[in-house]
Amino acid sequence: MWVAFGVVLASALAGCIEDPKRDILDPVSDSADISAYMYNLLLAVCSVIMVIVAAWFTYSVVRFRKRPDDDGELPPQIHGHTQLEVAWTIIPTLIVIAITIPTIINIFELERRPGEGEPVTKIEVIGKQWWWEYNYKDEGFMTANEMHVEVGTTVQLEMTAADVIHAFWVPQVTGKRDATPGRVYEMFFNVREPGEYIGQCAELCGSSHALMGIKLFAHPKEGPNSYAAWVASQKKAAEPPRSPEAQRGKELFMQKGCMRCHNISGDARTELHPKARRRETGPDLTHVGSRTTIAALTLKNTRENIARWVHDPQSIKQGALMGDPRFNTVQVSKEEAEAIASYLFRLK
Ligand code: HEC
Ligand SMILES: [Cu+2]
Repeated sequence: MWVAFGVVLASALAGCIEDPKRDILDPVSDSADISAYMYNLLLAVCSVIMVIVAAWFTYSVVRFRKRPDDDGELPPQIHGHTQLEVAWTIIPTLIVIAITIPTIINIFELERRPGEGEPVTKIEVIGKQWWWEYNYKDEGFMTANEMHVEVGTTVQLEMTAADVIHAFWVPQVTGKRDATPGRVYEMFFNVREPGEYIGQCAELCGSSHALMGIKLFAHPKEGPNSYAAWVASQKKAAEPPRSPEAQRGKELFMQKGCMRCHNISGDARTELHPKARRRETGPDLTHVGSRTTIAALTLKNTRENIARWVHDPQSIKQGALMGDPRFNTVQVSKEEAEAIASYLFRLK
């Protein structure tokens, strides 16, 4: 039993060490600072209580243990001891008040809207089985799973869902918040340090819930890796295919009807009309090659992995809405998938 416990504990700790980028105690945004502060505050208060109770308990057990000459009488009874009862009512009340006040202040702080005229990056977030759609409405493009923001600029997420309840959570950057069908919940944050932060859907949403990852890139304001440079690259139309293999991939893409569920802008034949968006509509692929992962962090983005995915998505992500016979029965052979991947992977 202890061995099993040890193994579980060791692997849990190893998980923490290998993956420091999911640590709520290493916050990189104003919003995550608040969560970490509340966590530390509660931990401190509870630790003090635990130490006092444990010390008192240990002392009592030792000091009042049964001795050989005990005559078996009960200790003095204190039922109805007014001073004691007042004390153990007031002390916990004070502790609860001490925790409640910063909690309420911080809830309002988390909900605080950016001031008038303050620059804001607005992103509509739509949770879908089993991936995240990001609509940069002001900029006029969409992307999936990998969110890009600018360091120092407040981000306003407008979150909803297309099917069931999901929850957006990037531990170093945001708290958890539900993405609920038919509702729009907002979340604000301002990242301090450039970097790459990992997140996860945090509300059990179906069979592939665990494969619904999030990556958040915080870009500096200036330089070749700036947020503005990323936005400019995403606003461009898709590159036309350059090789015969990629050209064939594009034709297959159209033949197989992939644009019923995917948009590739720049050519009317591969564009998805905004009104044609449905529950099973998949990620915008205009710049799919520029992502580091596909299928919500399930696979690294390589040409081979795109081909594997296109050939048989269900074997990679059980229940994915692509390759689901309810929506599409088109078969793509391995060889066809290779050609399609040559086309898609170059869409940087
Ligand atoms: C019925 C709708 C539907 C059809 C038809 C469809 N897909 Fe998809 N596709 C999806 C959905 C939904 C996802 C997201 C799956 C997930 O991550 O859970 C997806 C994901 C993808 C991805 C990964 C994108 C990313 O950024 O993660 C690629 C590439 C892709 N599809 C290519 C294709 C190709 C090529 C075809 C045509 C052979 C096709 N799809 C047909 C719904 C569809
Ligand atoms: Cu989910």
